[in-house]
Amino acid sequence: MAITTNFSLTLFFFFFFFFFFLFPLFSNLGLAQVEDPELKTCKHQCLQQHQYSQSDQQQCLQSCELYHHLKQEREKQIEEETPKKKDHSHYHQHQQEEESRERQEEEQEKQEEEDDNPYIFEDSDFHTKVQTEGGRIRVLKNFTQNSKLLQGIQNLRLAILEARPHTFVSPRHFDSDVVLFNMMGRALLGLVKESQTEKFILERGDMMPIPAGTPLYIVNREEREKLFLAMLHIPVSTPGKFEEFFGPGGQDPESVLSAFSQNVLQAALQSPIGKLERLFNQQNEGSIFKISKEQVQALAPRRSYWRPFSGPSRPEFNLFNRRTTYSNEYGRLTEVGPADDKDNLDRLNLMLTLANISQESMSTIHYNSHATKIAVVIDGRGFVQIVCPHVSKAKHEKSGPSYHRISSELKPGKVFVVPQAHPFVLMSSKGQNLLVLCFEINARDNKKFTFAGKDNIVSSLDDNAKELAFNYPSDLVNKIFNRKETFFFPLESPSEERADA
Ligand SMILES: *[C@@H]1O[C@H](CO)[C@@H](O)[C@H](O)[C@H]1NC(C)=O
Ligand SMILES: *[C@@H]1O[C@H](CO)[C@@H](O)[C@H](O)[C@H]1NC(C)=O
Ligand SMILES: [Cu+2]
Repeated sequence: MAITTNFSLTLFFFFFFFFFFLFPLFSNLGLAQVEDPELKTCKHQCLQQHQYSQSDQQQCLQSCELYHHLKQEREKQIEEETPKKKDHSHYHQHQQEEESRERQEEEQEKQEEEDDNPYIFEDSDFHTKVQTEGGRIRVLKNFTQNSKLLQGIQNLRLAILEARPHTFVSPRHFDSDVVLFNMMGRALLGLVKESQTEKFILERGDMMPIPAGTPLYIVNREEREKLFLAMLHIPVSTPGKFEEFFGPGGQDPESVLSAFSQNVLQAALQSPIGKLERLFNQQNEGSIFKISKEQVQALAPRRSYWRPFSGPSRPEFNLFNRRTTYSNEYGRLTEVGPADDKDNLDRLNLMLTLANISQESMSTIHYNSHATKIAVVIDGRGFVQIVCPHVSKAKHEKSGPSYHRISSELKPGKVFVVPQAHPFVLMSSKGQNLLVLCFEINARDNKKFTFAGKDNIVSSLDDNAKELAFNYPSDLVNKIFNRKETFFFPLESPSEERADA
């Protein structure tokens, strides 16, 4: 079979792919923290493949070692690169001053990050709600735990589901509406409807709304790749809290049924108690567990001659394939909101956006008129700056507020919130595109206003008002604010000439 003949090539390719593209994401989402589970898991998986011959197994084990070695090399390299950048020697006095100023700023920014900061969330701001051998569900602490500033979204909770290869996330329902987004991997989603289960194949970038109370199960169909789903919970009756309810289950997960009294169960299910006890004693695998390749295949939706509608249904939409709102060589913005999806996003008053910023580029400085943004970094690295009058500690004598800059480094798994009307900017580092998924809450009537680029609000302000507001000639102001690019720019300083002009 092709599997065996191309075995080594496929394996080699896989490890390279895994190493260069996926590993950085895994490690940053907090999966590769303890000793080195990757190597252990890798070897374990080699030994578990019953169809492998002994030499296949040997090769598999060797590939694990190779991958592990490359990973260590890469980590070393990263460590070495980081300080190098800073030591980069410049000879001009001017530039040295510039650098030390920048370093001071960087340090200051670090400090700011550590101060109690209601908008930036670290790994430690998640708590692990479920952890089994098969995967885990991490839930971000409520948005008002640190500060009251985010009361506008206090009802919402963000959860990240991670499932290991070939696992089953057993059937449950939530007391919240859920907006599910596939950040990485390939999943099968089963939604239990009145008379049958509707199955969806979820590719990366797919979004699925799940109405509260709908029983669902999830399968990670991939043999090797982990599955990462972002789940935005919108609780129905317990603001800021959501719960899971397992129907089918046993001891672990515990079935809700087993909490009913014996006479109720016997009467409802028309079975003697001995039989019922046996049934509810069986399941002890936990709520996310490993299943076999055959079991994964058996769960797959299949078109059959007899039941023409039994094939997979289409998810609501794929954010990665949607037409962009803005696009140039520095980045792309994709938006799907209430106007595009009357049934779900309009009802939830929610917009999903994807910012895909090319390396060493930036978004314009902008703000949302109505929407508060909950952002999750999917890929790449970069920085965010948010400017806020609420957390400013400065006391001063001016007639308006003073603003405080909140900055943070971005890496996969990082979550940040940009409150409505607060100006912010996203920047990407060298190396790869920065991909940021955003749930924009209160999206109806929302507009994005920009401070730089085509059609920015300063350029659009009438000249007389502009002159009064800046106390500076309007043509000089216009010269500064006019530029032809829209929304995404290269992250570069101007040449001296333009700066001095
Ligand atoms: C958020 O958490 C804080 C502290 O645990 C709690 O006092 C508050 O009631 C919670 N808010 C919501 C909406 O659950
Ligand atoms: C991000 O943009 C790049 C082009 O700069 C494109 O190749 C890539 O497919 C985009 N990624 C997504 C997820 O849309
Ligand atoms: Cu603020």
